[in-house]
This record gives sequence, structure tokens and C-alpha cells, in this order.
Amino acid sequence: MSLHVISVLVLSSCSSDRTTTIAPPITTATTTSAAPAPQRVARLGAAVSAERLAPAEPDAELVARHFDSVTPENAMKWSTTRPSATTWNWVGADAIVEFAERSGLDVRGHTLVWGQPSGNGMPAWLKETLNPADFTAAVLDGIDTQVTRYRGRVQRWDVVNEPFEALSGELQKNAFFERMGPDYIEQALRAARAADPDAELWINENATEYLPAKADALVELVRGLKGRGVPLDGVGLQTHLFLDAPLPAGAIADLIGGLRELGVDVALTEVDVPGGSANRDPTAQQALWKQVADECVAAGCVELTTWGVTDASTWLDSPTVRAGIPFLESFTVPTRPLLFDESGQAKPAFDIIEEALTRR
Ligand code: 9MR
Repeated sequence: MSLHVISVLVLSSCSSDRTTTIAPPITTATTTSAAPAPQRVARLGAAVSAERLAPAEPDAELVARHFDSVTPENAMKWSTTRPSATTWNWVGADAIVEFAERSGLDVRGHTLVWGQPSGNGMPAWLKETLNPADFTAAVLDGIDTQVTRYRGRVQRWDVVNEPFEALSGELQKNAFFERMGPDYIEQALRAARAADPDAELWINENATEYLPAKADALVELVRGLKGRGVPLDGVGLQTHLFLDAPLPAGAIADLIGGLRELGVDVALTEVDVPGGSANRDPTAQQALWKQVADECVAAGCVELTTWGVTDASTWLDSPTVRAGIPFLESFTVPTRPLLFDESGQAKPAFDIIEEALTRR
């Protein structure tokens, strides 16, 4: 282990009043002959699809080479894995997990409980399971089956996705809330912990960087869960950004800090930065990537995952998504929201992220 890494470990394991007497100066490492490659202080992840990770596809090499973690964009959602109440489809999920194992990457399992009516997280048969006892049994069985299948192979799960209303700090009265009760989040987390005691369990939420009331509500939800001893290891902030909605400076760092004080890890789990509708100068996009990555690292996030790999395949350019999100309707050009361009070349934003993630 290099002197540089050791000194960082020493620094991070000491209380602040003792570091000055124990830690060797970090600059010592730079005087040795073989300078170590910079180590990332947080994982860099990407949302992926099994199809685009096939051997001849460009994403395979890019992901294996540049990323530390993968999140199945859709392959582990129940709309994919549970085509009927009694059948399972593991084709895409298995392929992604096998790819990650071959490539030495972590897997963030996404997602088990997602009740947004528009979110495609629930298969039709589950939506139609109206009896509360049947519904609860189907949900808990689904968590058990999926988490058990990947025990030891999926390091962390987004157990509950988007529990809040889109634009407020109200818990969404979705099918899980209505049929399992207000404690459905707790039930889901406990079922996941029983299925794999070693996997990290996360909840994942969107738009908290733009909506202070929603950020506060998320902190209170986590405070309550931790206070009741519910197994919860991390909170994901999706961070789908928009150039036309100014991101308040410090919003991300403050929320990460507030959550970490409650004893959970925090990650940015779905970052993308669509370009302006007028195909504006990409420096605005790059500045936003830098703001986000700098705040994430400064506040001690453990991961920054981008929602896709290259600009060739982003959910933001799909016609149905464009039709459903008002500001995207005005786009006459591709959104180009990711770190690699359509041909797989690293964009300046990739260097910005890499620099932020490897800074000491
Ligand atoms: O990017 C995903 C898109 O391909 C799917 O059609 C959609 C519905 O399943 O989900 C998208 O991913 C979402 C993620 O799972 C949760 N947060 C919002 C993401 C973008 O909609």
C-alpha cells in the first residue's frame, strides 16, 4: 500500500484533534519514485442495459475500463423480472451481474419497490392485486426471491425508489402505501435484510436538490427509520439535472451532510445533465457537472452514478419521455447528457468528474 493511501487512511480514521501528531505529510508520497495512480475517493457508476454490454457493443469496454459500479437501468425492475405472479425473467439481470463479476465491478440492484403510477416499476398483475394480504405477500416474496438470488453478488439494493410525491415532501399514497400500510418502507427493508444480511440497503429519491421541503422530508424519513432500528445503510439522490433550473449552491452538499449525520451513506445515483434546448455552449453543462461532483466529494458521498454510459442511449431522448416531460418537448437536438459522446469518446465532463473523484 502506498504511503499516500496509508496517510489518507490514517487521516480518515483519526479524530480531528489527533491527526497532526500521527499522519505523515501527504506530500511525502510525491517524492517517491513510482507515484501511484490516483485512487478514487468515491465510486463512479453507470446505469447499463444487458444489450448494450454485449461483447461487440461499445459500452462493454467503456464500462469495464472507466467505471467501478453498474446499475441495471431496467433489467431488475419488477416490470422486467416478474412478468406474471408466478414467473420470473432473469435474463438481463443475470447478464449484467455476470458482466460486473467478469469486470470487477460492483452492482447496485435497482429497484424492488417502486410505486410511482407513471414509473413502470410495477407489473400490471401487481397493480391489479387489490387484496392487501395478497399484495403484501407478493411484495415480500418478490423481495425475498430477488435479493436471495443475487446474495453476495449484488453489493447494494435500491430497495425503495421514489417514496415521495414528485413535487412535495408528502409520502406518496401509492399502491404499496395503500395496501401494505404507511410502514411499507420498513417492511420492505426488513425483508431485504432477511434475504441478504450483508447487502447494503438503500432508499432512492429524486428532485431533492431542487425542492428543499422534499429534502427536509427525506431527512426526517431517514431519522425515523434509523430511530426505529430499521435496516437502512444508504440514501440515493437521483440528481437528474436541468440547465434551465439553477441548482442552488450547497443544496447537494448540505443534504449529503444532513443525511450522513444520521449514520447512512449517500450517493448520487442517476446523474445526467441534458444540454440546453437551444443547443447552447457546452460550458454551462460542464460547470454543472463540476458543481455536482465537487459538492458530492466535499460532503463525503460514496458514489456518483450517471444514468447511462454514452449520449447514444439516454432515456431523455426517447420519444415517449420527451412527450411526457414538458421542458424536453422543446428540444430539437439530442440532449447529450452523459460523460461519453455518441461514439464513445470521453467528453470534457468526464475529466471534470475524474478530477473531482480523485482529488485529495
Ligand atoms: O431510464 C429508465 C427508462 O428506460 C425506463 O423506461 C423508465 C421506466 O422504467 O425508468 C427510467 O429510469 C428511471 C429510474 O428507474 C428511476 N428514476 C428515474 C429514472 C428516469 O425515469
